[in-house]
Amino acid sequence: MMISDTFEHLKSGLLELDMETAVDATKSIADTGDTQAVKDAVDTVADALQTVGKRFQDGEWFLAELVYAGEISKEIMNILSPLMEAGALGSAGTIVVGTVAGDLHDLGKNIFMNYAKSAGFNMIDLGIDVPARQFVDAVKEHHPLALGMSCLLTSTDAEIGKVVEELKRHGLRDRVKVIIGGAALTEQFAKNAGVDAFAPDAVTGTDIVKKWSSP
Ligand code: B12
Repeated sequence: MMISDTFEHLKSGLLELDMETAVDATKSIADTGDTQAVKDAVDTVADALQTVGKRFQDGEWFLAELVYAGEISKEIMNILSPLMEAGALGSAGTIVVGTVAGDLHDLGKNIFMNYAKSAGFNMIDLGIDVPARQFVDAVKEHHPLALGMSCLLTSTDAEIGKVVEELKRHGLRDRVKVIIGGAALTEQFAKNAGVDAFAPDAVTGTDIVKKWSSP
């Protein structure tokens, strides 16, 4: 089978909610041992998830389908992530990442983590529904180059400002760059909240942290 067919199977597996096809295709890609193929596979997943999001917005898909698409993409990422880490692990610096309190969305955050990992960053994942205090504690503990926050709900976007205030209160704001991403946020929001950058997608986010890592 051609490698291009395998990418097609990866994509159709996700979009047709066929776990077996998606996982088999991912394993075939992983077995090539080709780092570029692994990166392309992550791109394919990111692309397919944008389609998933659109289907949900258009009312074509419902919550159950969304959740399952999320589970399939997690399985795929579980296969791909270790291969991406095999690169220059941690050499570019440490980044702490989490989804803000009240928000349980993590697919986008995980994709950013995978991209940044593949660019050589040491990623520390605080998970979802992370209170401001925990972000601050993690900055204290790990001395990261950057703190990344994901937020997809307008009802939780005030958490970003809260974290920035907490960092200031602990004298940490000048010691860490802050980058945010997720559907609820914009460039303008980022300016108002006092963070260093907004990333509309994982690729842009990774480019930004790379610049911070080697100015
Ligand atoms: C999948 C999904 C879910 C899944 C989440 C599964 C999971 N494990 O994440 C489930 C079904 C659980 C879910 C639940 C809910 N959801 Co929802 N969900 C979505 C959906 C369709 C896609 C999100 C997604 O994963 N997209 C794909 C990823 C790849 O894109 P992304 O997250 O934007 O990430 C990219 C960039 O933003 C960026 N990025 C993201 N984070 C970060 C962080 C950093 C540091 C960086 C650098 C970059 C970065 O990089 C990513 C890759 O390029 C969106 C629609 C949308 N347009 O976003 C709604 C959406 C976010 N959900 C919404 C809602 C309302 C809910 C619920 C309240 C629904 C309900 N009634 O129960 C609950 C809330 C639960 C909670 N407390 O969090 C609304 C939010 C509306 C609003 N304005 O607040 C949206 C916008 C749908 C809509 N149009 O109504 N949801």
